[in-house]
Amino acid sequence: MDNETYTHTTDSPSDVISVPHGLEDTQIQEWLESLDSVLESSGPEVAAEILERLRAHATVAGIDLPFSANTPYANTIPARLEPLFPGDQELERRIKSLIRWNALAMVVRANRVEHNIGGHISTYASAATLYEVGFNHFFRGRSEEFEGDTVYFQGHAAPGMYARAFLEGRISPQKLENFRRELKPGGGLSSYPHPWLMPDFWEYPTVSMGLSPLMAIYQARFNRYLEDRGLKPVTDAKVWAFLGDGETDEPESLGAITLASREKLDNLIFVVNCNLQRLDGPVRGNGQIIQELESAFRGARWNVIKVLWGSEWDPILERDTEGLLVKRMGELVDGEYQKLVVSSGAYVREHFFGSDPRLLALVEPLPDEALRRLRLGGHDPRKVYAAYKAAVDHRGGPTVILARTIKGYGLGEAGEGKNVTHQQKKLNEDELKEFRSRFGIPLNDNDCVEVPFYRPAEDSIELQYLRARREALGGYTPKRSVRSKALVADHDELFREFFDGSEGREVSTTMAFVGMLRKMLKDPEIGKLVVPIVPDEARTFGMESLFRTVGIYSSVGQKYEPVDVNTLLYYKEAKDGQILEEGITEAGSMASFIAAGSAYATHGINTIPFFIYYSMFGFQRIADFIWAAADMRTRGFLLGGTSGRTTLSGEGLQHQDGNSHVLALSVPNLYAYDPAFAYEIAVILQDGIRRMYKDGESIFYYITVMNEPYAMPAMPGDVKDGILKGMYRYKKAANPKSKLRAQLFGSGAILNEVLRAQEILDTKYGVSADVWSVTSYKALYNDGNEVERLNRLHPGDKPRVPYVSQCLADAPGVLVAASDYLKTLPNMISKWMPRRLASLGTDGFGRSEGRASQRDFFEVDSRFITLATLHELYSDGKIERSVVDKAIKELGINPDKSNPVIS
Ligand SMILES: Cc1ncc(C[n+]2csc(CCOP(=O)(O)OP(=O)(O)O)c2C)c(N)n1
Ligand SMILES: [Mg+2]
Repeated sequence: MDNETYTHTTDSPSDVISVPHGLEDTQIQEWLESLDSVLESSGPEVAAEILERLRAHATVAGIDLPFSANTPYANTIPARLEPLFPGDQELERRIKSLIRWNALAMVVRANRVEHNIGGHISTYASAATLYEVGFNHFFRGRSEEFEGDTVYFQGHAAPGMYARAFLEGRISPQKLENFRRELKPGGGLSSYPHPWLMPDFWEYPTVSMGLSPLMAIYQARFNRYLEDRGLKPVTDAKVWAFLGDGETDEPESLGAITLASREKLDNLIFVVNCNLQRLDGPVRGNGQIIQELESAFRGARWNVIKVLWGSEWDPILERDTEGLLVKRMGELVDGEYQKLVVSSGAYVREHFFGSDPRLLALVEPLPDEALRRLRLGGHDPRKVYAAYKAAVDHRGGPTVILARTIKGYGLGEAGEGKNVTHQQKKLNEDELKEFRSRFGIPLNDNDCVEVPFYRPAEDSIELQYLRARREALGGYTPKRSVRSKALVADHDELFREFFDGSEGREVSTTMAFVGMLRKMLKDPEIGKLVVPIVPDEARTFGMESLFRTVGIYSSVGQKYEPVDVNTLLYYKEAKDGQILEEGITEAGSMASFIAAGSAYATHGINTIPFFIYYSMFGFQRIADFIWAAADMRTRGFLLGGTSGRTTLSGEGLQHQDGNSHVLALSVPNLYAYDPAFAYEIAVILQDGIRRMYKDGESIFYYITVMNEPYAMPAMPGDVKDGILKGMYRYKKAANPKSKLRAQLFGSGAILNEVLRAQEILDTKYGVSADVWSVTSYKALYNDGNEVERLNRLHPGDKPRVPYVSQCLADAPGVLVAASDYLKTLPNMISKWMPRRLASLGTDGFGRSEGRASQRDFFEVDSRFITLATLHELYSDGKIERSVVDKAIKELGINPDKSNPVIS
């Protein structure tokens, strides 16, 4: 081996080129010709095999072939392998043009009526062909016989979906008129896909960019889970996700793509609309977003189909026997392309083909006009159809289609390919007329400038065709409906045992919950519907026994003997495993939660997800997914484990959660509970299952559970109503006649500190206190606000009384609340209390410490609760200051300690 010829040395970069002297063009030509002949005689598979062997041979010979996951800047499917386009192309073009017009009209009209109401024209303008080929040939509707395909529509393309539904007769002109003005009489249309706002239409919220690609991956995987567990029949239904190329910069967008290939999700298709632009300007002005995405997806073993060039390029490519054109195509950066594709033919000739006389010769016969009309692949239905067909037929893994388009296609001077196009909402008269003429909309000049909606006659061939296509594909889409049947049982038996307490045994609320989960998994009605979801925290929450009993879902079963096979609770993976063990991804787990919690609509199956995670890594990290879940009417239970700032000992400020219940306030249809005892959890779960799966309410739950063990008491009488409403008196004052009285409020594990304070106050200071368990500040807050507004709106009615006020109507004494969360929680309900409230909480950064030290640090332990109570009594003139002074000493409190909020 002669090293000199092709070995590189690091200190001499020019050697890297390492082209042996004397390599002639003819040598290359010979290799290319011999490959061509293999291709012709034996086909692409044999040719690929030879190349693969050559690569291996070269590696063994020490040739350093740089890794590249890229293919040339060309269509993946060559013209000769394109299938026949099965539709009526001309008719489909006309239908598409009408949709383009109406989509534009709804945005322009809305902004004429209300300046700055917004809306997007250019996103759909670039994606129209991508959607229309899907609507006419691929997206199957949901019907009794077939579950249908799932489509995540790009949020900003919503006007196009509305415009189509208008042609389909599914959306009235009035609704179209009220785009983005939903509160108008007769209703309107939501800006983006929001199932909360349009529950009969949209299925998946997509407009917070980056969420839907990740949700789509987990949806496709969940569909397989349902099949592998025998909960739904095996079908070839697909999950399509349409995204923007700019959107792929969101870390969530590509964050789970290896899961899709690992799980061989050939039921998943991504379509990335590569218009090379985002909101401000080019996605990669100085690079090539398509090549970047190709290498990322190919590296993750996806099937990548590039749809870059339209049919007009095919004859030119055919003339290019030397591969110069494809090479040239790969040379331009996106910033150059952005300009090129909206430039005149003469410009294209000079700046693109003009780089090499041989390229110029290729287009010599073509007039400038023909060069201007060279379409991009994403605007050519034949190319798009070929890509979709290949994607649908592909087996063994997911497919991504990278389709090149022009942002604002057809807008001409009004914004085609311009950096400002994303924000374009108004067109002047000339621009409107030009758009009308370009797409052949049958409106005269006078009518056109009024931008009316246009719908051809019911019996027009356009509408007949459109309807026939949808009929053949199983009905309209998007369309949302609840298809599951309500549960019937009330599950009294299931939960009753947890009302009895642990008979002195010390258990945590987490352990209590896991006990309930285990029981639910065995229930004849809901057992199979329960979907436990963990992000690599099952052991943290003592759930490892479930590994063995219900198994961890794996689409391939278990190909290895687990290292702990001889133990009772070995790590059992199974094809029909029930647990979704997602690994360390709260976002992915949440996406599974959403898929499982919306299966009642998507699949007509009442799966009940229980996603249990480190509470600090929930709302704080993936709040936007939780918001999307709420929008999507997802049902199920989020369990914030290891919760409570001072209850999780040792872990320090990143782990210790005193925030999530405050963050949970913001999600309107989420019920948030901070229970202290097992029976409280049982009551909440039972009622939650009833409300969501029997009564069909579009709500979900957040329940925090802790890891501090203590004896679980039996339910003290019938307090179910209070637990659900947010508070109930747990323990009455020992001496209600006492002159010194107090009402103490505690939540979660801090309730025990409150109970200890009750005892200290009674025995040491003669203060008799009632203790209340506050299970949900959020519920109390919502109730108080609702009562206030009803009273305000109906001043003539007998004033309603907030639940908090009802509870405390006859409760004497000072008021003190303590929780493991921010002080704002009790403070926000204090206005409905009969008197001033003293609040203790955990505002500030947690410490790596034990529980006792932290509760001292945050001033939420029984001593501080005692002190707060005494101080309130002193403020009311009920006791002397000396009592408080003495108590500070007796309780061992350092009055000069640092303020936890700022230290
Ligand atoms: C998480 C998030 N951040 C920002 C936005 C605001 N936004 C809406 S569209 C857009 C640009 C979209 O570009 P791209 O994904 O390329 O889609 P295109 O319209 O070009 O098809 C931005 C920044 C958003 N909707 N969501
Ligand atoms: Mg874009």
